[in-house]
Amino acid sequence: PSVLGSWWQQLWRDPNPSHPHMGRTGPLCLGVRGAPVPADKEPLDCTAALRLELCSSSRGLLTRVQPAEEVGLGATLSSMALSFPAELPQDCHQLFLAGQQSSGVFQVQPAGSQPFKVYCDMTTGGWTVIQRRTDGSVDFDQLWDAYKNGFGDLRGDFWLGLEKMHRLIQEGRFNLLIELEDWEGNSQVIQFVFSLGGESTAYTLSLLGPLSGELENAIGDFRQLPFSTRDRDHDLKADTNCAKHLSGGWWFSTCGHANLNGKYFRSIPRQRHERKQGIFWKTWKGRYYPLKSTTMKIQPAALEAEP
Ligand SMILES: [Ca+2]
Repeated sequence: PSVLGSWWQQLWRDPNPSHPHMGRTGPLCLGVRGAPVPADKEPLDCTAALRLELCSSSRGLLTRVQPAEEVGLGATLSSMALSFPAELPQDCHQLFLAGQQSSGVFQVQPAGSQPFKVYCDMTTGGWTVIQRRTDGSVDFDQLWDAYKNGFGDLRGDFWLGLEKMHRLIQEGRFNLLIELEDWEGNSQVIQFVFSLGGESTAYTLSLLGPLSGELENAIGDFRQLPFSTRDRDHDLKADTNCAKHLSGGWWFSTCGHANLNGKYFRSIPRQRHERKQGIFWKTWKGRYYPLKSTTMKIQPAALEAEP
């Protein structure tokens, strides 16, 4: 199902040492119909062909595709090539360990789950991005099912979806890295170890380890928080529906600590009721400062971080 064709699939699925290309590393040219250009004729500048870089890893073969400019398929090919392996990576961290060093959209398949696409941030070592806000182009004021299944554009603003997050995390211990940016060019980073329950727990986020980073953690005051949306109130404030009172879905405690899924504002709204609805992290810029951008990403926590 791709220009790479069956030759490539076969090589991947049958990593047989007797295969002529197995054990080979370095550049290889692939004709546009997906068959390898015979080695004795291989022009290594790969005009009108795809230049594949093969490298072996413990899990089989990996490739980085460097398409010739003439083919013009570069943007889609880097992820297509990696969607072929018989065994997909479970998350971005595994993909990074297997040699993938460029950020982008990749297919992953956690154990026991269907494959799905994620955005991998490889700049500091294999993070699966679960949320990103940069420009307000996506409406985050959504109901439970949307927060469960995810929405937005993986290359832009999006929410990956609670069910996919849970499948990635399963019963594991993960680092959650939150990056915040204000409108004056300052940024802040919060990182902590957590786990995430399934839908039967309303995707309860449990804080597992000590806090790191400069910031007092606004989520961490509560150790365990279920997820809430306007149509599913699991927050800790009995007389108020925090999601309705604010905006979007979040692990709300008593409404006032943080909400990275609030409405996107470019300046502090004049209307009093609107001011509460923005994207905020109280312990950094305060309750009514609408943040410019946020990113949330996860990675398995190192075993040595066990308490
Ligand atoms: Ca409530």
